[in-house]
This record gives sequence, C-alpha cells and structure tokens, in this order.
Amino acid sequence: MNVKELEKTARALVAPGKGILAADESHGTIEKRFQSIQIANTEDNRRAYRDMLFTSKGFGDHVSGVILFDETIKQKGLAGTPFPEVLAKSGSIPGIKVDAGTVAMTGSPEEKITQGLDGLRERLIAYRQLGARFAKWRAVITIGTTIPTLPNLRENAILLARYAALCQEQDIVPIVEPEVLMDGDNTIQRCLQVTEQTLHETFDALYDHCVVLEGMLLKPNMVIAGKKCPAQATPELVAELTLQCFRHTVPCAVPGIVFLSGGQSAAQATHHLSLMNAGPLPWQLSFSYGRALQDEALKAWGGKPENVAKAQKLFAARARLNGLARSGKYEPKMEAELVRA
Ligand code: 5MM
Repeated sequence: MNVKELEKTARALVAPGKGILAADESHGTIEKRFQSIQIANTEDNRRAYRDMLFTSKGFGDHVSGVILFDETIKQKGLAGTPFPEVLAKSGSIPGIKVDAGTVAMTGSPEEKITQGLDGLRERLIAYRQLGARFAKWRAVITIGTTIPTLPNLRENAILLARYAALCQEQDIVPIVEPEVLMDGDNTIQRCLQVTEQTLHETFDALYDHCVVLEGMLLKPNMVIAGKKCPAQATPELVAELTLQCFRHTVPCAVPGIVFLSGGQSAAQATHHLSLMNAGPLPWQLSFSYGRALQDEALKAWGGKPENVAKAQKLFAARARLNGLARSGKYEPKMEAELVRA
C-alpha cells in the first residue's frame, strides 16, 4: 500500500473550490432518470448523456473527480476517446462504483445490505488499469419506527470497512458512503440520532479493519428531516446539526467529507453546503452530488443533440455555484445565474 499516493489522491479530490460528480447510476437508476425526460435507456443514449456532462466547458475547474459505472469506465465518448482519458485531460480524476447494489437483510427484510465483495480484489486491479484512482461503495440505511436495527448498522459498517481495506491495498482511495435515506416522515432530530449511530459504527469498523483514515473520504447524508415530515428544518438548522453530528463522529485525520444530495433540490444542496463552510473546520467539506449536480442539465438536454450546449452551460453554472459553496461564498440570489445560463 502506497499511503503517500492515497493521501495525495484523497486531498486532490477535496481541493478547494472543487468536488465530485457522482455519475455512477446503475442501469436501473439511469432508467428512472431517462424516464423523467422520456428517452430510451440505450447504451448510445447513456454514452451521449455522459459525454454531454464530461465535455462541458471548464469541467475540471470545479469537478475534481467523477464516480463512473462499470459500463462507462470501459466506454468511449462520442469523439472516440475512452471516458477515463476524457476526464484526465480535463483535470478530473476517474473513480468507480464497485458495490453491486443492495438486497433485503435476512431476518429484517425492510432493511438493506450491500453486496459486492466477491471478486472485488481482482476487479479493483482491473479498474486501476483502466485509470480509476478512487472507488465508491454505498450502504443504505432506512429510518422507520423500529429500524435501523443494530445488526443492520453493524453488518453494513463491516462491509464498508472490508471494501475500504481492499481498495487501499490497491492504492485506490475508498469513498465510504453510509447513506441514511431522507425519504421518510422522520424529524431532523431522529435523522441526527440515526446518522450519529451509523457513523460511530462505521468508524469503529474502519478502525478494526486498519483502514488508513488519511487515505479515505466519507460520503454521508446531511442531517435533515425526512421528505414527508411536516416539520421541515431551516437551512441554518440543517447546517448546525450536520456539523454537530460530524464533529462528534468523524476523526480529523479524515481529509474530507463529501456529501451526497439524497433527493434535496440542487439549490438546497448548494445552500446547505455553503452554510456549513462558513467557519473553520477540521476536514474539507465538499460535495459528491449525483442528482443535485445533474438534474438541471438532464432536463435541459432531453436527449437532443441540439440541446447539448444549453445543458452544458447549466451543468457548468451549477458546478461553479457548488465550487463557491466550498468556501461559504454561495448566496441563494446567485440562482439567477442558472436562469440566465
Ligand atoms: C448517482 O447515483 C448513485 C448510484 O446509485 P445506484 O447504485 O442506486 O444506481 C448513488 O450512489 C449516488 O452516488 C449517491 O446516492 C449520491 O447521489 P445523490 O443523487 O444522492 O446526490
């Protein structure tokens, strides 16, 4: 294991003014995204869509790295260049999703366990040869009246830690993603309690598996009320409780926390990130958004080549606003830039 290389990659991914684009939608997830713009989920459409995002002007200015799906890391863009090379040329680091999705947990079927450890060492070796320098594994934690259970949190934490240790063995920076879903009707306080417990279990397991904290990144949810909760929290409270939670649970040896957006609107996710970056912090606080970076561009693109330029402008504008949020310099009035783009 080359700890210096791991640290260098991790720090580059959370460089000031930049963050990660999560473009690792599995076939099932990209199908849902394409349904929203009524286009077919074909390999050519997936290539054209990812090409539109990755070739937008100044892509590497605010996108430090991209999480790719297995198909995309092996695919060529519209100009015939392999996508990992397209990204590297723009100054963005290629990454890869290596989990194989979730299954119902035995004995507690409302909860999910992530799969994908079988053959992972060999897959990591192959992905590194294709250019991947970081990876991602997502655990999904659901809030309900009697869940999450401790066995679910522990099992997911152990799987995350085993994945992270295997990545570091191959000099690939693991992004550790324990996502507490925001789909329910729970309060923000309940999200705080579950996220705190999830992170305690996760860091215990990472310690047990000798994962080098300096050579990893954490990709968590923000502490936020469930979408169906009647009492939605203010952006200021989301920022305050999220920081409180991470100060209690994330060692300062971890170079960066890169949030997922989890179903927040693009403007909300940017605003929350900016509020949290208002003062000094023990880690870099950045983004690894999927929907919150892509939704506006996806809608504008609509699968039509004639819309590529407009969609790329919207993507670049949203990436720039998130770049500003990295130093607390975003203000909601800047949303007007997207209307003008
Ligand atoms: C881009 O979506 C990712 C892949 O999801 P599936 O494996 O379900 O297809 C997802 O893991 C994503 O990286 C994170 O949830 C962050 O995306 P959001 O949209 O929550 O910012």
